[in-house]
This record gives sequence, structure tokens and C-alpha cells, in this order.
Amino acid sequence: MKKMIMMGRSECGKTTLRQALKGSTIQYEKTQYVNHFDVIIDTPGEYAETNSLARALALYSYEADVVALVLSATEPYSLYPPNIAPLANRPVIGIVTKTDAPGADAEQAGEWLRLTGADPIFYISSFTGDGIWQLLEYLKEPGDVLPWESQEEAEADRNVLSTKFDVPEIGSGNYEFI
Ligand SMILES: Nc1nc2c(ncn2[C@@H]2O[C@H](COP(=O)(O)OP(=O)(O)O)[C@@H](O)[C@H]2O)c(=O)[nH]1
Ligand SMILES: [Mg+2]
Repeated sequence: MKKMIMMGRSECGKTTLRQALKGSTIQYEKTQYVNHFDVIIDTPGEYAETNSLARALALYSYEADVVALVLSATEPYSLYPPNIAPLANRPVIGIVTKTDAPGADAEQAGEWLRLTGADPIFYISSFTGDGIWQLLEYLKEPGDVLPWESQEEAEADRNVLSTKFDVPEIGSGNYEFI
């Protein structure tokens, strides 16, 4: 697999996408540090949001084959200025996440990513699995065995155990401690 580093603001769905690319269970976790999971480098959103930390992201990109700019389809605006893709000396792709979310405008997010120079752009829902296969196919190299054997399997609904904002009803006894 090509090694991909994901960059994007907090909450845009990087960690969930990492989970959805690797398995079928999704559980909320806060990204506290830059971590490598085999071929996916997940980064805290604070790195993309903070000028001084952004330099660290530039350095981490040297460890990857591909840089992915991640933007949620629910964003009212984009943090990415136009024409930033040529700043990385790696291919830069765009990933629109949360295409399933209420109020999502995937086309608009895709357009903002296109303006950065990212190419190609993938449209993904980590919850429904939509678009996961196309990304895996892109990252795949000869001889790789994918976690999924077919597009159907790769794009099956995920088992979402917990998300950041789902607060269990008080008194329901249905709590998930992570
Ligand atoms: N509806 C929907 N919500 C998502 C999706 N991906 C992530 N989320 C939610 O968005 C929030 C932030 O996700 P997270 O992966 O932690 O973002 P990160 O900060 O970029 O790592 C969590 O509450 C996720 O459950 C998706 O594909 N669809
Ligand atoms: Mg994260």
C-alpha cells in the first residue's frame, strides 16, 4: 500500500476514516499525537489549525507516499487556501468525508479541495463505507492484500459503537467508556 498521511482540522473525520479503512468497527478516540498505523499516518487536527505546528506536518509528509487533505462535507467553509498542493513534494489527494451526514454538501467540499490542487478527490462516508473501495484501490500497490476482498464487502455499513457527540440518555444504562 502507498503510505498516506491525513491532514485536516479537528473533527473532519480522519480517525474514523482510518478505522473504516481497516475494519468494520468504529469507536470514538481523540488523536493525541501523530501516529502511524501501518500505512496510514493519522495526525491531530491541531497541527493543521496552528501555524507553528503546521511545519511539523510538512516534515511528517516526507514519511508518506501520499498526502491526503481531508475536508468534511458538512463544512460551511474551507481552511485550505487555493493552490497549496504544490507545496508538498508528494502527490496530494483530497478526501471529502461524512458524505452521509445531514446537511452534507459533498460537491461544495470537493470543489474547495479541487481548488487546492489536490487530485484525485475521493468522496467517502466512513459510516456507510461509500467510496472506501476507490480510495483503497488508489492506495493499493501490486501484491497488496486488502482487508476486504470485494467492493461490496469494503462498502458495507460500519458498526458505529460510539461517536464524539452521542451522549447516552441519562438513566438508560447504555454507556460506553473508552
Ligand atoms: N455522519 C458521519 N459522521 C462521521 C463520519 N466520520 C466521522 N464522523 C464523526 O465526526 C466526529 C469527528 O470524527 P474524528 O474521526 O474523530 O475526526 P478527527 O478529529 O479528524 O480525527 C466523530 O463524532 C465521528 O463519529 C462519517 O463518515 N459520517
Ligand atoms: Mg483524530
